[in-house]
Amino acid sequence: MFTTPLRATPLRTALVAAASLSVLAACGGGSTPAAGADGPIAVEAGDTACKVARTSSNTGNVTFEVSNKGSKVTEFYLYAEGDRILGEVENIGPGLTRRLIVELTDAGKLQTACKPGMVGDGIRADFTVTGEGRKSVDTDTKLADATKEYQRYVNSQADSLLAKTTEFVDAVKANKVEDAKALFPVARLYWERIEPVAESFGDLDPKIDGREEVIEEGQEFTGFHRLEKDLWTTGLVTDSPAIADGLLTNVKDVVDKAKSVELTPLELANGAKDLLDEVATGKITGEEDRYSHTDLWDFRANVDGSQAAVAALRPVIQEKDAALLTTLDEKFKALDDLLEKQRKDDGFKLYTDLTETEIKDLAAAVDALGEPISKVAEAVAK
Ligand SMILES: [Cu+2]
Repeated sequence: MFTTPLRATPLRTALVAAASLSVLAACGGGSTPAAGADGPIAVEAGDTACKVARTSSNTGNVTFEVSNKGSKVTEFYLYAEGDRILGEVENIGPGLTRRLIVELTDAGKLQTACKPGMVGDGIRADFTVTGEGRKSVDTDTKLADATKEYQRYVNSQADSLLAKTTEFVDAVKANKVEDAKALFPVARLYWERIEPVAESFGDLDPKIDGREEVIEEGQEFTGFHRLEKDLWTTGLVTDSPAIADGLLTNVKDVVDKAKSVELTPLELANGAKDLLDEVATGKITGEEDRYSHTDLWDFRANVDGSQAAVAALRPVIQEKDAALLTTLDEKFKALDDLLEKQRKDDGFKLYTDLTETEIKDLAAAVDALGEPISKVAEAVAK
């Protein structure tokens, strides 16, 4: 997902509000100031300022405690070179505080950014990491195994993403509209499963997965959703083949990067949460795939990806917070059960065929996972 804030309809607003309840419950005042000898780094995010209490840190786990003091919904990002996202917290409403725990493995120059209104490059500042390079995976075999297992998952999904996107692009270019329509949600499954990894590389995400609102940010509307619009609303147009070529080029790039990146265990934990946030903000509202209404494929894929990260971290969570693991299993099962009811033929019901009650029930099941999933990072950082 790549989004700018949308003009909310009343139904969307109600559902988003329901879906963010657990985020509310999970914020601020957590009991364990996880990791970092110096305690959390306070970030005051305003509408025009982004005050980071400390602008440097040693290597190791670092917690940012981001308080939205402004009037707009905001986000906080930590960037490495080339705008690779090391960590992010999205959708922080006015007055709310949320935490981001990241592992800084190497000394170097990073950047922090607040994005009031969730648009643009944000209010940036340098952040320096000093000290010896160190990785938790070097000393903890459980953590090392977790990242290796998840990396295998990312690699296999990335391979399938490339294969299915190639088929989709070929169908578009051959003007095989029905084939292309059938392949669209399938190719996207692989993207959505590894979305936090895939979208962490510079500006590839808006090019591949941006929605029409990117135009308001002065960008071209390209990628999956532009072709979705062509296929479902206008029919293929003169530049559809060129857009398809561009999509494949960008997907190849993202696949190479995703397969070579070295993830930290906290990136797995944060990713598991980001994927459910994606569901809560994009899929439950039916806005991700607004022309095709194939949102439930993306929904399923985001949940799959989140479950894969939790599965990889399972022995770690078991050791550090066994009760949390039980809760996660329970809530994931409840969500699975609801989602599986919506299967139809080889895929899922269209979003537009869901009843309001079904949408509300799904939203509630996602919401119930919000708090436990946000605790995974703290457990891993313990
Ligand atoms: Cu997406």
